[in-house]
Amino acid sequence: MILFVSDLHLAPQAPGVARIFHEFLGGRARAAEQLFILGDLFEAWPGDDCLDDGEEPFAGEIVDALRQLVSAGVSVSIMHGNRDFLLGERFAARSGAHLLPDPFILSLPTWQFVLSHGDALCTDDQEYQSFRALVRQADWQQAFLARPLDERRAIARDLRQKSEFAKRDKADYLMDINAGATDDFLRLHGYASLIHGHTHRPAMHDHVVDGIHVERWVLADWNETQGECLCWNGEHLARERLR
Ligand code: LP5
Ligand code: MN
Repeated sequence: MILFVSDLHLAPQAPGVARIFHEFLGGRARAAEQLFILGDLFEAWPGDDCLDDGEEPFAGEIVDALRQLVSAGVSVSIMHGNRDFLLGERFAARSGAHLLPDPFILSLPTWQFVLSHGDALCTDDQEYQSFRALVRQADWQQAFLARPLDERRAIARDLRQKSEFAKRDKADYLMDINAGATDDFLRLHGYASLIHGHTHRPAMHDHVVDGIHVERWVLADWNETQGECLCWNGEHLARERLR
């Protein structure tokens, strides 16, 4: 059995979500062979050196809980989201999780999936796509990570505020995937079933691309009282509520 989650946005200020995640890692997830986290595990990741912060153990506790799941024999894979695209090798080494490229083809004996965070498909949001193109550059990231941790945390807080403010003025369609870009994406990836997050609009969509039926599953974001995982049992996908 394989489980998929995304958009938990874990932060010390949201203890309810962390509690649901810790229970999930210690319980439901133990029965899985693989767990895929499709981005935005954290509310904001300022760099792996936040794991050294003795005064704020939150991130380290999450990473150690992932490590326990890995030690129990579950393979954990994680993809970058737009909030935690700076998760790096130190995070991977300490958690035991594999960092996946976006998109990632998951080829199983009975089915083919393509996994993505989903933000790259929101091509109508040109403001966001320019921002994304900038912060995904290796030299930009290197320069950003060279700044002191406190400064990076302050920039992340500021950007979160700016983002929430910008979203209030954005038309709804800007914050969803673009249909044409998604058709191209599905074509490029051999009409595999797409699983993604980011839009916080949980649903299963039927696409018809070049006459071929393709399913697109959108994962839910988590909140203080409820989480969600998608479960593949070898034959079909089903949503499971976590609380
Ligand atoms: O996250 P969500 O779903 O609320 O909104 C996203 C888009 N916003 C973002 C920004 C993040 O929320 C904040 C960054 C998290 C911290 C990262 C860690 C620290 C690294 C800091 C790197 C600078 O991704 C939002 C989309 C929405 O999804 C739907 O798809 O609309 O996009 C925006 O709001 C972006 C604005 O439109 C443009 C913001 C311009 C800011 C320019 C600053 C330039 C960078 C300078 C950095 C030093
Ligand atoms: Mn996202």
